[in-house]
Amino acid sequence: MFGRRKKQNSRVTDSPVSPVSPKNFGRRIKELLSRRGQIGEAFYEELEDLLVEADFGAAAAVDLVNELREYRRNNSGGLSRDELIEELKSLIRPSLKVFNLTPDPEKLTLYLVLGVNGAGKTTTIAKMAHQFAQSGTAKIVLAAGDTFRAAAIDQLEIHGQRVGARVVKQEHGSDPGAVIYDAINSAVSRSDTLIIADTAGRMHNRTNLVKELSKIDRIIRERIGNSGVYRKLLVIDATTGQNGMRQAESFHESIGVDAVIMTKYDSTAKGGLVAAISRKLNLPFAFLGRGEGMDDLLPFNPEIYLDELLAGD
Ligand SMILES: Nc1nc2c(ncn2[C@@H]2O[C@H](COP(=O)(O)OP(=O)(O)OP(=O)(O)O)[C@@H](O)[C@H]2O)c(=O)[nH]1
Ligand SMILES: [Mg+2]
Repeated sequence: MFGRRKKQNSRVTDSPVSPVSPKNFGRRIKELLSRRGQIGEAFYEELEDLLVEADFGAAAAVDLVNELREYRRNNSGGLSRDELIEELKSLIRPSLKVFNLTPDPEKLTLYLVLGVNGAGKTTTIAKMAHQFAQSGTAKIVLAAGDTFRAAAIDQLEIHGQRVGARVVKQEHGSDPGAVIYDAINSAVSRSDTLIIADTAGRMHNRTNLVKELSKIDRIIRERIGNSGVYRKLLVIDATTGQNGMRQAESFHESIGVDAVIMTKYDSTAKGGLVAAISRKLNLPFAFLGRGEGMDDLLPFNPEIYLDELLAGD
Protein backbone atom coordinates (compact mmCIF):
# COMPACT_ATOMS: atom_id res chain seq x y z
CA MET A 1 0.00 0.00 0.00
CA PHE A 2 2.68 2.50 0.86
CA GLY A 3 5.00 4.17 -1.63
CA ARG A 4 2.84 3.47 -4.65
CA ARG A 5 3.03 6.92 -6.13
CA LYS A 6 5.10 5.82 -9.11
CA LYS A 7 2.72 3.06 -10.01
CA GLN A 8 -0.31 5.32 -9.62
CA ASN A 9 1.20 7.99 -11.81
CA SER A 10 2.02 5.56 -14.56
CA ARG A 11 -1.48 4.14 -14.33
CA VAL A 12 -2.97 7.58 -14.66
CA THR A 13 -0.75 8.29 -17.68
CA ASP A 14 -1.68 4.99 -19.29
CA SER A 15 -5.43 5.58 -19.13
CA PRO A 16 -6.08 9.28 -18.79
CA VAL A 17 -9.82 9.65 -18.18
CA SER A 18 -12.52 7.16 -17.43
CA PRO A 19 -15.81 7.78 -19.22
CA VAL A 20 -17.59 7.66 -15.86
CA SER A 21 -17.59 10.88 -13.88
CA PRO A 22 -19.52 11.80 -10.77
CA LYS A 23 -21.48 14.19 -12.98
CA ASN A 24 -22.36 11.87 -15.81
CA PHE A 25 -22.79 8.62 -13.91
CA GLY A 26 -26.51 9.28 -13.32
CA ARG A 27 -26.94 10.33 -16.94
CA ARG A 28 -25.50 7.02 -18.05
CA ILE A 29 -27.91 5.14 -15.82
CA LYS A 30 -30.74 7.08 -17.43
CA GLU A 31 -29.36 6.32 -20.87
CA LEU A 32 -29.13 2.70 -19.89
CA LEU A 33 -32.77 2.72 -18.87
CA SER A 34 -34.11 4.47 -21.91
CA ARG A 35 -32.03 2.29 -24.21
CA ARG A 36 -33.35 -0.91 -22.75
CA GLY A 37 -36.89 0.20 -22.19
CA GLN A 38 -37.51 -2.81 -20.00
CA ILE A 39 -35.44 -3.53 -16.93
CA GLY A 40 -34.08 -7.02 -17.41
CA GLU A 41 -30.94 -9.04 -16.74
CA ALA A 42 -28.94 -7.13 -19.34
CA PHE A 43 -29.81 -3.90 -17.56
CA TYR A 44 -28.64 -5.21 -14.21
CA GLU A 45 -25.40 -6.46 -15.71
CA GLU A 46 -24.71 -3.13 -17.36
CA LEU A 47 -25.54 -1.26 -14.18
CA GLU A 48 -23.15 -3.50 -12.26
CA ASP A 49 -20.39 -2.76 -14.79
CA LEU A 50 -21.12 0.94 -14.52
CA LEU A 51 -20.84 0.84 -10.73
CA VAL A 52 -17.55 -1.05 -10.93
CA GLU A 53 -16.29 1.48 -13.47
CA ALA A 54 -17.26 4.29 -11.09
CA ASP A 55 -15.07 2.75 -8.36
CA PHE A 56 -17.74 1.30 -6.14
CA GLY A 57 -15.71 -1.90 -6.08
CA ALA A 58 -16.91 -5.28 -7.31
CA ALA A 59 -18.44 -6.46 -4.03
CA ALA A 60 -20.45 -3.28 -3.45
CA ALA A 61 -21.57 -3.22 -7.10
CA VAL A 62 -22.89 -6.79 -6.88
CA ASP A 63 -24.61 -6.09 -3.54
CA LEU A 64 -26.25 -2.86 -4.71
CA VAL A 65 -27.54 -4.45 -7.91
CA ASN A 66 -28.91 -7.41 -5.96
CA GLU A 67 -30.62 -5.04 -3.52
CA LEU A 68 -32.11 -3.18 -6.48
CA ARG A 69 -33.34 -6.45 -7.99
CA GLU A 70 -34.95 -7.30 -4.68
CA TYR A 71 -36.57 -3.89 -4.46
CA ARG A 72 -38.00 -4.26 -7.95
CA ARG A 73 -39.32 -7.74 -7.18
CA ASN A 74 -41.25 -6.22 -4.30
CA ASN A 75 -42.60 -3.44 -6.52
CA SER A 76 -44.33 -5.32 -9.26
CA GLY A 77 -45.87 -2.15 -10.69
CA GLY A 78 -42.53 -1.37 -12.35
CA LEU A 79 -39.95 1.24 -11.63
CA SER A 80 -39.55 4.59 -13.35
CA ARG A 81 -36.10 6.03 -13.99
CA ASP A 82 -36.50 8.55 -11.24
CA GLU A 83 -37.69 5.89 -8.83
CA LEU A 84 -34.73 3.74 -9.71
CA ILE A 85 -32.30 6.57 -9.06
CA GLU A 86 -34.03 7.44 -5.80
CA GLU A 87 -33.83 3.81 -4.77
CA LEU A 88 -30.15 3.60 -5.65
CA LYS A 89 -29.59 6.71 -3.53
CA SER A 90 -31.45 5.18 -0.63
CA LEU A 91 -29.39 2.01 -0.90
CA ILE A 92 -26.13 3.99 -0.79
CA ARG A 93 -27.24 6.63 1.73
CA PRO A 94 -27.24 4.57 4.98
CA SER A 95 -23.51 3.85 4.81
CA LEU A 96 -22.52 7.51 4.23
CA LYS A 97 -21.51 9.14 7.47
CA VAL A 98 -20.33 12.64 8.22
CA PHE A 99 -17.53 13.41 10.64
CA ASN A 100 -17.99 16.94 11.89
CA LEU A 101 -14.51 18.37 12.21
CA THR A 102 -15.09 21.54 14.17
CA PRO A 103 -12.49 21.90 16.89
CA ASP A 104 -13.74 22.65 20.37
CA PRO A 105 -11.97 25.86 21.50
CA GLU A 106 -12.27 24.71 25.11
CA LYS A 107 -10.25 21.55 24.62
CA LEU A 108 -6.75 20.87 23.37
CA THR A 109 -7.29 19.08 20.07
CA LEU A 110 -4.84 17.22 17.87
CA TYR A 111 -5.53 16.09 14.35
CA LEU A 112 -2.98 13.60 13.08
CA VAL A 113 -3.03 13.58 9.30
CA LEU A 114 -2.17 10.27 7.67
CA GLY A 115 -1.94 9.08 4.08
CA VAL A 116 0.40 7.82 1.38
CA ASN A 117 2.80 10.22 -0.25
CA GLY A 118 1.20 12.59 -2.69
CA ALA A 119 -2.31 12.01 -1.29
CA GLY A 120 -2.64 15.69 -0.42
CA LYS A 121 -1.90 15.67 3.33
CA THR A 122 0.12 18.87 3.59
CA THR A 123 -2.17 20.86 1.30
CA THR A 124 -5.20 19.64 3.25
CA ILE A 125 -3.57 20.64 6.55
CA ALA A 126 -3.11 24.15 5.14
CA LYS A 127 -6.73 24.27 3.96
CA MET A 128 -8.03 23.12 7.36
CA ALA A 129 -5.83 25.61 9.21
CA HIS A 130 -7.06 28.35 6.88
CA GLN A 131 -10.69 27.46 7.55
CA PHE A 132 -10.35 27.12 11.30
CA ALA A 133 -8.29 30.31 11.52
CA GLN A 134 -10.87 32.24 9.49
CA SER A 135 -13.74 31.05 11.62
CA GLY A 136 -11.71 31.99 14.69
CA THR A 137 -12.50 28.68 16.35
CA ALA A 138 -8.96 27.82 17.24
CA LYS A 139 -5.45 29.01 17.90
CA ILE A 140 -3.54 26.74 15.60
CA VAL A 141 -0.13 25.09 15.58
CA LEU A 142 1.11 22.95 12.72
CA ALA A 143 3.52 20.14 13.59
CA ALA A 144 6.04 19.21 10.88
CA GLY A 145 5.85 15.48 11.52
CA ASP A 146 6.99 14.51 8.02
CA THR A 147 10.70 14.55 8.77
CA PHE A 148 11.45 11.89 6.17
CA ARG A 149 11.49 14.24 3.20
CA ALA A 150 13.65 17.38 3.49
CA ALA A 151 11.30 19.61 1.51
CA ALA A 152 8.26 18.58 3.57
CA ILE A 153 9.22 20.78 6.52
CA ASP A 154 9.74 23.85 4.29
CA GLN A 155 6.47 23.17 2.51
CA LEU A 156 4.56 23.12 5.79
CA GLU A 157 6.34 26.26 6.94
CA ILE A 158 5.35 28.14 3.79
CA HIS A 159 1.75 27.03 4.22
CA GLY A 160 1.88 28.03 7.89
CA GLN A 161 3.06 31.54 7.00
CA ARG A 162 0.37 31.85 4.36
CA VAL A 163 -2.49 30.89 6.66
CA GLY A 164 -1.05 32.54 9.77
CA ALA A 165 -0.38 29.41 11.80
CA ARG A 166 2.72 28.75 13.87
CA VAL A 167 4.81 25.77 12.76
CA VAL A 168 6.72 23.55 15.19
CA LYS A 169 9.57 21.71 13.48
CA GLN A 170 12.92 20.05 13.91
CA GLU A 171 15.48 19.23 11.30
CA HIS A 172 15.10 16.74 8.48
CA GLY A 173 15.53 13.17 9.71
CA SER A 174 14.60 13.90 13.31
CA ASP A 175 12.12 11.80 15.28
CA PRO A 176 8.55 12.74 14.22
CA GLY A 177 7.20 11.61 17.61
CA ALA A 178 9.51 14.14 19.28
CA VAL A 179 8.37 16.92 16.92
CA ILE A 180 4.73 16.26 17.71
CA TYR A 181 5.45 15.95 21.44
CA ASP A 182 7.17 19.36 21.27
CA ALA A 183 4.23 20.80 19.40
CA ILE A 184 1.83 19.63 22.12
CA ASN A 185 4.02 21.10 24.86
CA SER A 186 4.37 24.40 23.09
CA ALA A 187 0.62 24.54 22.39
CA VAL A 188 -0.06 23.98 26.08
CA SER A 189 2.39 26.65 27.18
CA ARG A 190 1.02 29.22 24.72
CA SER A 191 -2.65 28.29 25.19
CA ASP A 192 -3.06 27.25 21.58
CA THR A 193 -6.06 24.99 21.15
CA LEU A 194 -5.49 23.05 17.95
CA ILE A 195 -2.49 21.09 16.67
CA ILE A 196 -2.59 19.69 13.16
CA ALA A 197 0.26 17.24 12.64
CA ASP A 198 1.69 16.24 9.28
CA THR A 199 3.20 12.78 8.82
CA ALA A 200 5.37 11.06 6.24
CA GLY A 201 3.47 9.06 3.66
CA ARG A 202 6.38 6.83 2.88
CA MET A 203 9.42 5.42 4.61
CA HIS A 204 12.01 2.87 3.58
CA ASN A 205 9.34 0.22 3.78
CA ARG A 206 5.82 -0.32 5.02
CA THR A 207 6.84 -1.96 8.31
CA ASN A 208 8.93 1.09 9.18
CA LEU A 209 6.06 3.41 8.47
CA VAL A 210 3.56 1.43 10.52
CA LYS A 211 6.08 1.26 13.40
CA GLU A 212 6.71 4.98 13.19
CA LEU A 213 3.04 5.88 13.05
CA SER A 214 2.21 3.52 15.93
CA LYS A 215 4.89 5.18 18.01
CA ILE A 216 3.54 8.65 17.19
CA ASP A 217 0.05 7.41 18.04
CA ARG A 218 1.21 6.14 21.46
CA ILE A 219 3.05 9.36 22.26
CA ILE A 220 0.00 11.48 21.42
CA ARG A 221 -2.39 9.29 23.40
CA GLU A 222 -0.15 9.42 26.45
CA ARG A 223 0.47 13.15 26.21
CA ILE A 224 -3.05 14.32 25.32
CA GLY A 225 -4.84 11.87 27.60
CA ASN A 226 -8.56 12.03 28.22
CA SER A 227 -8.73 15.76 28.74
CA GLY A 228 -8.11 16.59 25.10
CA VAL A 229 -9.37 15.44 21.74
CA TYR A 230 -7.24 13.30 19.44
CA ARG A 231 -8.38 12.31 15.94
CA LYS A 232 -6.64 10.41 13.17
CA LEU A 233 -7.59 11.69 9.74
CA LEU A 234 -6.78 9.66 6.67
CA VAL A 235 -6.25 11.50 3.41
CA ILE A 236 -7.11 9.54 0.28
CA ASP A 237 -6.58 10.74 -3.28
CA ALA A 238 -9.84 10.19 -5.17
CA THR A 239 -8.01 9.52 -8.41
CA THR A 240 -6.32 6.38 -7.07
CA GLY A 241 -9.40 4.21 -7.47
CA GLN A 242 -9.39 0.84 -5.77
CA ASN A 243 -5.86 1.49 -4.61
CA GLY A 244 -7.46 4.12 -2.36
CA MET A 245 -9.70 1.41 -0.94
CA ARG A 246 -6.66 -0.72 -0.11
CA GLN A 247 -4.95 2.27 1.53
CA ALA A 248 -8.00 2.90 3.69
CA GLU A 249 -8.15 -0.76 4.73
CA SER A 250 -4.48 -0.89 5.49
CA PHE A 251 -4.26 2.34 7.53
CA HIS A 252 -7.45 1.54 9.40
CA GLU A 253 -6.23 -1.93 10.26
CA SER A 254 -2.72 -0.92 11.32
CA ILE A 255 -3.24 2.49 12.98
CA GLY A 256 -6.98 3.05 13.29
CA VAL A 257 -8.69 5.91 11.49
CA ASP A 258 -11.40 8.24 12.82
CA ALA A 259 -12.36 9.95 9.58
CA VAL A 260 -11.44 10.16 5.93
CA ILE A 261 -10.72 13.25 3.86
CA MET A 262 -10.90 12.63 0.14
CA THR A 263 -8.76 14.94 -1.95
CA LYS A 264 -8.68 15.69 -5.69
CA TYR A 265 -12.40 15.04 -5.99
CA ASP A 266 -12.33 17.77 -8.64
CA SER A 267 -9.98 15.74 -10.82
CA THR A 268 -11.51 12.34 -10.40
CA ALA A 269 -13.32 10.64 -13.19
CA LYS A 270 -15.06 8.48 -10.60
CA GLY A 271 -17.08 9.11 -7.48
CA GLY A 272 -17.89 5.68 -6.12
CA LEU A 273 -14.81 5.37 -3.91
CA VAL A 274 -16.47 7.40 -1.15
CA ALA A 275 -19.40 4.97 -1.12
CA ALA A 276 -17.07 1.95 -1.33
CA ILE A 277 -14.97 3.03 1.66
CA SER A 278 -18.06 4.01 3.65
CA ARG A 279 -19.76 0.71 2.93
CA LYS A 280 -16.82 -1.56 3.54
CA LEU A 281 -15.08 0.13 6.46
CA ASN A 282 -17.93 2.06 7.99
CA LEU A 283 -15.71 5.14 8.17
CA PRO A 284 -17.14 8.66 8.20
CA PHE A 285 -15.96 11.40 5.82
CA ALA A 286 -15.01 14.84 7.06
CA PHE A 287 -14.17 16.77 3.90
CA LEU A 288 -13.88 16.50 0.14
CA GLY A 289 -10.97 18.38 -1.43
CA ARG A 290 -12.16 19.98 -4.64
CA GLY A 291 -9.18 21.96 -5.89
CA GLU A 292 -5.81 23.35 -4.95
CA GLY A 293 -7.03 26.66 -3.51
CA MET A 294 -7.29 27.27 0.23
CA ASP A 295 -11.09 27.40 0.07
CA ASP A 296 -11.40 24.19 -1.92
CA LEU A 297 -12.09 21.95 1.05
CA LEU A 298 -15.77 21.35 1.66
CA PRO A 299 -17.43 19.50 4.52
CA PHE A 300 -18.72 16.16 3.29
CA ASN A 301 -22.43 16.37 2.54
CA PRO A 302 -24.03 13.02 1.65
CA GLU A 303 -27.02 14.56 -0.17
CA ILE A 304 -24.81 16.73 -2.38
CA TYR A 305 -22.56 13.73 -2.97
CA LEU A 306 -25.52 11.53 -3.99
CA ASP A 307 -27.03 14.24 -6.18
CA GLU A 308 -23.77 14.78 -8.00
CA LEU A 309 -23.23 11.08 -8.40
CA LEU A 310 -26.71 10.19 -9.55
CA ALA A 311 -28.52 13.31 -10.72
CA GLY A 312 -27.06 13.10 -14.18
CA ASP A 313 -28.62 16.30 -15.52
N1 LIG B 1 -6.80 19.18 -7.87
C1 LIG B 1 -6.50 18.99 -6.59
N2 LIG B 1 -5.22 18.86 -6.22
C2 LIG B 1 -4.95 18.67 -4.91
C3 LIG B 1 -5.98 18.56 -3.93
N3 LIG B 1 -5.39 18.33 -2.73
C4 LIG B 1 -4.06 18.30 -2.95
N4 LIG B 1 -3.78 18.50 -4.27
C5 LIG B 1 -2.47 18.53 -4.93
O1 LIG B 1 -1.84 17.28 -4.76
C6 LIG B 1 -0.43 17.44 -4.73
C7 LIG B 1 0.16 16.71 -3.54
O2 LIG B 1 -0.27 17.34 -2.38
P1 LIG B 1 0.54 17.34 -1.00
O3 LIG B 1 -0.31 18.09 -0.02
O4 LIG B 1 1.93 17.79 -1.18
O5 LIG B 1 0.53 15.78 -0.70
P2 LIG B 1 1.20 15.03 0.54
O6 LIG B 1 0.28 13.90 0.90
O7 LIG B 1 1.56 15.97 1.61
O8 LIG B 1 2.50 14.43 -0.16
P3 LIG B 1 3.90 13.98 0.52
O9 LIG B 1 4.32 15.10 1.40
O10 LIG B 1 4.79 13.76 -0.67
O11 LIG B 1 3.64 12.72 1.27
C8 LIG B 1 -0.19 18.94 -4.71
O12 LIG B 1 0.15 19.36 -6.01
C9 LIG B 1 -1.52 19.52 -4.29
O13 LIG B 1 -1.75 20.81 -4.77
C10 LIG B 1 -7.36 18.68 -4.37
O14 LIG B 1 -8.33 18.58 -3.61
N5 LIG B 1 -7.54 18.90 -5.71
MG1 LIG C 1 3.35 16.40 2.50
